[in-house]
This record gives sequence, C-alpha cells and structure tokens, in this order.
Amino acid sequence: MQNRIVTLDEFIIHRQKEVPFASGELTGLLRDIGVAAKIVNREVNKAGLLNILGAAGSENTHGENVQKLDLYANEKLIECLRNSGECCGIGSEENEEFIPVPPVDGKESKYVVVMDPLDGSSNIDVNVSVGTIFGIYRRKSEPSGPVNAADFLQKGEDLVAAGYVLYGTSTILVYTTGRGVNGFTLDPTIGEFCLSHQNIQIPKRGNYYSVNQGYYLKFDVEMRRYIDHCSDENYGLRYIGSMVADIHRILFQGGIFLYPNTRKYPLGKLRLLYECNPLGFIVEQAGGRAISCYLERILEIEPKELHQRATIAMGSPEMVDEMQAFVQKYSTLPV
Ligand code: P6P
Repeated sequence: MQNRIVTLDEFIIHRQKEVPFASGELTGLLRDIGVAAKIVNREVNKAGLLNILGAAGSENTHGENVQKLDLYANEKLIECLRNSGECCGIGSEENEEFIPVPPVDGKESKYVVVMDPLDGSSNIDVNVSVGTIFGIYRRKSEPSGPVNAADFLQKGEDLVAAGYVLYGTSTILVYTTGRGVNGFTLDPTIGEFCLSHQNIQIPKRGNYYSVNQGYYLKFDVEMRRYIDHCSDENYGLRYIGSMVADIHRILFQGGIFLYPNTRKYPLGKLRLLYECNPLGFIVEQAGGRAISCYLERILEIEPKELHQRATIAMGSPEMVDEMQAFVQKYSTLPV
C-alpha cells in the first residue's frame, strides 16, 4: 500500500481480491464489525462523563436508562451482526447460550462470531483501556438448518479471522485472516479506521513480563520459578489488567503475558473461545506463541463448552520457549 490514507474498508476489499473464489461475505462481516466498533467507541469515550450522563442503572438527563457499557457494547455488536446478513450465530461472553441469527432477506450465511464485547470493563470507571475481542468461524452445520453448538466449539486453528479493538489513548482495530496482522487507527475527524500498523511482527523477546503478581503465592511452583527468572533477568512488570491492552503492548514491545491457574481459577480465568483463541491466533500470525500452562498449543485445544476457561502464556516466541523450559523442568505433572 503506497504512503496514503488506506481505510479499513479499502484494505479489506483489496485483500479480498488476493483470495481466489472469495465471495465478499467475510469482507462484509469484517466491515460490519468495524462499524460496530465505531459505535461502541463513541460510548466508551463518553464513559468518563458518567457523572454527568448518569452511572449505569440510573437515568440520564433525557430520562433514559443508562446501560452498563459492556451490555451496551454487546447489544450494539449483536445488532450489527444481526443486520449484517453474513452471520448466522453469535457466541458472546455476555450471553449464557449462543444466539442463532435468522437469515436476512432469505440469504443463508456461513459464518458464526464469538466475542467478548467489552473485555476489562471493570477498568472503565477508572479510565483504563478496554477492548472488544472477536473471532470468526465458518459454520459446520447445514447452511439451510439452524446453527448448533458444534458451530461454535471449534479449535482456534479453525478460525477464519480474529481481531480486537483497543479503546485506549487512540482507538485501534487489529485483525488477521491468517495472512498477517494489520492495525487500523480510528481517525475521528473522518470517522474511519485508517491503516497505521502494516504487517505487525512481534519482537522475538522483550523486557517486560505481564502477570498479576498478587497471585504469585497461589501459582504452581513451575510458574513461580519462571516469574523468579523474569525478576532475575530484570524484566519490568507491566500488567494493565485488561488483556487486550496487555497483548497489544506485547505485540509492539515484545514480552510475555501469563494467566496461570490459581486456587480461585483452577482451570485458569480467561475464556478459551473469545479471549485466548482470537488473541492467540493474532499473536501466532505476528510470529509469537500461545500455549496453555500445561504446554498445549492454545489453538489446538478442543473446546467442550462456550464459556470454557483456559490457562494462557502468550507473546514473544523466545520468552514463551523459556517459560516452557521452566514448566518442563519444575512441573510435577507429566508435561
Ligand atoms: P485479574 C479483565 O477482567 C480480564 O478478563 C482480562 O482482560 C484481564 O487480563 C484479566 O481479566 C485480569 O484478571 O484477576 O488479574 O484482575
């Protein structure tokens, strides 16, 4: 792409031409997600004005009920996906069951979307960056029939596309369709996501590790030994408490993100389908690694339920390799 403004829409359409037999349906779906991201961004950016607009659950000056932002984001994303005509089902962090989406104008659509509409939303009230995470799968069930659980319970390696939107000092949408990772920064003056980070490549290693150090004594010995190693190497600790923001930093500065199992979360806290898999797909596409704390490749884990949790270590390949060596050396489990 020459040195000029390239919008997300233009980039998606341009890249579609490189895919033989591409029918434009995935293009349409990605563009619809981009629109939803702009709508969510508009409200997230106003969050700091809640004391004027009214906190969630209260009424604003217009007598309207103010929604919690994660529910608002969920509603807007579902609305956009319902109207897209390219999505036949949605698995959302905010909904216990997956949501079947009826055909639009009788058109049979072939993609399902898994998403965390607003991850880290507890940080919103203190103006810390939050994010939207999404993954797109090709449905496995008959196009003429209803979606079923199998359409959603697919390994991360079967993702057709994945991305996130980071609502931070600027709003950036990062996505992959399996042919590299690209980032688009929202230019509010023209209301467009513009190509700002082409072909993102994660550094082989970095000077930061990212884990909730407060749980150190609750981690298994192998994780404590690896975290001790990070301290011995004088790595800095950077932990925002918003996974999208931590992963985004690691994509550019290098580093490793860890959320091991703890007594409170014996299977890990983060969700496999709509947090670990989409971000793991992006990290791998940028040249990084994403594994569980039992050394399984995240994208190869067979999901059993929609809200399944997983332990996670992802980031710079050489640092994940080192963490793997510590697990192999100190773990009491057969890894
Ligand atoms: P903890 C936010 O609630 C989240 O799901 C991720 O975005 C974040 O990485 C993690 O949980 C933070 O969890 O237990 O360290 O507060």
